[in-house]
Amino acid sequence: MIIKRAQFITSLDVLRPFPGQGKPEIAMVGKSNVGKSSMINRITGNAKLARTSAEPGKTRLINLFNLNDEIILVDLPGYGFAKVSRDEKNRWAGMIEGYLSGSEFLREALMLVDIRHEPTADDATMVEYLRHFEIPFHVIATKADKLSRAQRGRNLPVICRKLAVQPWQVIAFSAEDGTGREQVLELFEGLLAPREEA
Ligand SMILES: Nc1nc2c(ncn2[C@@H]2O[C@H](COP(=O)(O)OP(=O)(O)OP(=O)(O)O)[C@@H](O)[C@H]2O)c(=O)[nH]1
Ligand SMILES: [Mg+2]
Repeated sequence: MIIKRAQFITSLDVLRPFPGQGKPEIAMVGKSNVGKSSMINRITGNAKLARTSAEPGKTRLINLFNLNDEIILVDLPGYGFAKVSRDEKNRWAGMIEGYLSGSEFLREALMLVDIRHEPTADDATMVEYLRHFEIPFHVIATKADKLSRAQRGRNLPVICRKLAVQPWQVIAFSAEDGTGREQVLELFEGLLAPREEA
């Protein structure tokens, strides 16, 4: 898939559910600061499309982006950010769960984890949640530029084990140098292919 056009559509919160536009939606999930918004910018080739920050907790609403009028990318707030109040955490959890459980056109989740670290209990819970709601997903191991090829080779199996996923479900990615971008675009392309009727 070649990205010809990428635009911000709108922000949602719990009070404004998204009815969908009949286009496949791809949701980005993962801890605060793991690189969800940066990934959107690298994928679309627009460094200013989604707001990013070195401080976790930057994305506080659900932001929707239109790709080529074909796909809707959904940037969700991150979880596991200690500095947020309990009320705010509950609000974010409600927002994330409400979207993931209620979106008619959600076709795929990208579950982001930092390639340098073992996935957390929260990450494992999120994967269980995706399985429970039968949302297909791939794992994106972000910040791959921070590790050597050998270190990546050591860390990827740890991620697979912890999240109980197969190696083919994991894509090493870097918003910094573009590693994995082509693989992600191929994945998007696959979602556009007509679905086989059951
Ligand atoms: N080196 C490197 N840094 C990255 C990469 N992706 C993200 N970062 C940095 O990580 C920080 C967080 O990135 P964001 O994209 O804002 O993370 P997020 O997951 O959207 O965070 P929240 O909105 O808080 O949930 C920023 O300082 C980014 O520059 C990457 O692939 N490589
Ligand atoms: Mg963000």
